[in-house]
Parts: sequence; structure tokens; C-alpha cells
Amino acid sequence: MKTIIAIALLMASVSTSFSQNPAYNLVAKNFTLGDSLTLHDMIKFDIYLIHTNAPTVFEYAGGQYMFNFNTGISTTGLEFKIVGNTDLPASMAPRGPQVSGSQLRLAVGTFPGPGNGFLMTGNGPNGNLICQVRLRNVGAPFVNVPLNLQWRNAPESNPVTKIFAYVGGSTAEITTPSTHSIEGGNVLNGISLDVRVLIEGLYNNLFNLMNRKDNVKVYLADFNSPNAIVDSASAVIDSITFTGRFNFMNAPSGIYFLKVKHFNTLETWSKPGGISLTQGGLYSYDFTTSAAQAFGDNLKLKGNKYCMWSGDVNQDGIIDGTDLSSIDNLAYNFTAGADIPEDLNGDSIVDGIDFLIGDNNRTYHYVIAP
Ligand SMILES: [Ca+2]
Ligand SMILES: [Ca+2]
Repeated sequence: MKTIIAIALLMASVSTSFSQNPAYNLVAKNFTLGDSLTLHDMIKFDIYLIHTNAPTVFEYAGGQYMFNFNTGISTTGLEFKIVGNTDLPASMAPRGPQVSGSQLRLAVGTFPGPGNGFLMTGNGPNGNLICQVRLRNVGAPFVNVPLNLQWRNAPESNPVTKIFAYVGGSTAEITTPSTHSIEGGNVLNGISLDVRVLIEGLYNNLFNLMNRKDNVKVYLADFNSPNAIVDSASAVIDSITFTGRFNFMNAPSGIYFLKVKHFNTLETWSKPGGISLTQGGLYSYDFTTSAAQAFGDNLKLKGNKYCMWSGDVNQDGIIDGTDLSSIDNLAYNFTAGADIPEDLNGDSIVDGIDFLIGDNNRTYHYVIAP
């Protein structure tokens, strides 16, 4: 009797495997942004297919994988590639990655024929890695707007995402858009911060202009001691608005200090109490309106605006005789050139004016941090 029941169950199971379509979840996940704190020009993610109705056999034949995304992430052009490994035989992996307007496209690999498909049955909790892809912005970081990555599915117009299997010895489309998902796809949803800051040596208070635009780096430091650096961004400070937009792509929402660095200026921190920043938000911070905008009131009044102290030529956190002697050495020869640290006023020559700016600041001006 037991044997008969066992055989009956076996028959039922075999019959089920050939009559039912396999079911699956399709997931894009493991999003990572760039390789460093500052260069946000690359997004990588994985595509996984998970068989969900075993013991029904899932003999994978192929798939085309299509996404919609926000083209606002780039003004300079995008490159889309397949990188890394796949669990599929190489000939069956997706191919022909392509950016087409607001679509990312991966075309089907070779269909191997019934009986030669890839068996998805019995794979681990993640299912199978279909491929890893990389979206790179050409020549610049991404614009800090949400990526808005979504599966492109029917009933949108073709091409849409389609999954094929061998069922009962023939090829069948088994696509179920409701089981396609994306985990963490809004990777480009950072914090944007407009920082207004003046570099003393570059600031001409008579004309209320900076002598030139210059690059500044802002770090987000955790509010809690030891104030670990969580993210950083660089921007050009405009010579008229004294403002640059800093996009922080890695920092979670939280309370932060700003640490501001410029190549020949004293490092300056934002006011006590920190600043509350939330992902997806646009904020502003103005170091020019009051000494109290900096930690320890560490700003210099020039005209009616507050500036970062110029003259930390060697960037050791203090303006002292070492900085002065290097300015003095170059001023002696009127050394000329772009971006010389000793050229404090940015006129591309080191002379007595630069020495004067540094000399005025060399008594007891050092970094004041939380
Ligand atoms: Ca120094
Ligand atoms: Ca100069």
C-alpha cells in the first residue's frame, strides 16, 4: 500500500513538473556607487533570478532584461556594460548592453534548445546571478538626482523584460512582471549643499569679488566624537556668488559638521551644534555672514564679510613661520605660475602682497575643530 501511494505521488509530481510553468522572482540589487568617497561616476548592480515553485522544473532558456531610468543623472553621456560573473553558461548570459534614451537594455543570449537549458531548480536563497552590470557616467560624476531605476515591463511598449523557459519540451515565455523588483535602486539620492565661503586672500572687498574661482573640498564629519569623516565632495566656488554646490552621495541622513579645505587656506569647521541633513534634500550654509558660522569663530572679517584665513601653505593646520618662509623664498624670485600654494591672492605670481597676507595671520591662527 505504502509503495502504491509513493508511486502515485511520484507520478503526480512528474506530471506537475511538465504541466506547470516555473515561477520566479527577478531582482536587481547590491547597488554600489563608485569606488571612492569622491568619484561618483559609476553604479554597479546585480540581476538575480530566483526559482520560487520547486519542485516544478525551471529549465531556463533565456531572458531579455530592460530598465527605465532617469536620464537626468547625466549631462555628459553614459556607458552601460556587463561586468563580473554569471552563473549561466557564457553563451546563455545576456549580451549587447545598450543605453537607448531612457532605457537600459540587455539582449537575450543563445537559446540552447529543449533539454539543454540551465536548470534553476534547487539553487540557493539568492537564486542565480544572471549578470552584473555597470553604468558609468562619461567624464564627470553623476548629477545628484534619483536614478529612479525601474524594470521595463509589459504593457509598456517593446522592448520589455521577458523570461523564457523550456516547458514540456518547447520554448515558453513565462514572464510575470509582478515578481520583478528592485532593492535599493535609488542610489543617487544624496545630500546637496550650497556652501558660501570666502577665501581671504582671493577676496577683493572693494569690488566684492573673488580674484578667481577656486576649488574647495567639503567633508561631512559625524556630529559625535571622534567626528569621523562620512563623505566628501568638491566644488568650484564662484567668484561672484562665493557659492558652490556640494553633492554628498554616500552620507546617510544625520547631523554633521562641515570641514572645509582649500589648498592654501586654514581648514575651517562649521558652527557648534552641527547641521541636520537629510538624503534627497538641498541645503545651504553661509560662512560669510558671521564669525559664529565657524567653529571657534575661526573666520577673518574683511570689509563686511567673513573669510577663511589664508596662509596655511603647507596644510599642517597652523599658519606660522614655516608658511611665511616658503612664501618669502618664492617672493624673492617673483615665482610665477598657476595654483602655487604661496600665491595667496591668486594673481599667479608670488610677491610681497602674498607675504603681507600671510604675515598678518601668522600669530595664533590654527585649526579649531570640535
Ligand atoms: Ca602651516
Ligand atoms: Ca600673488
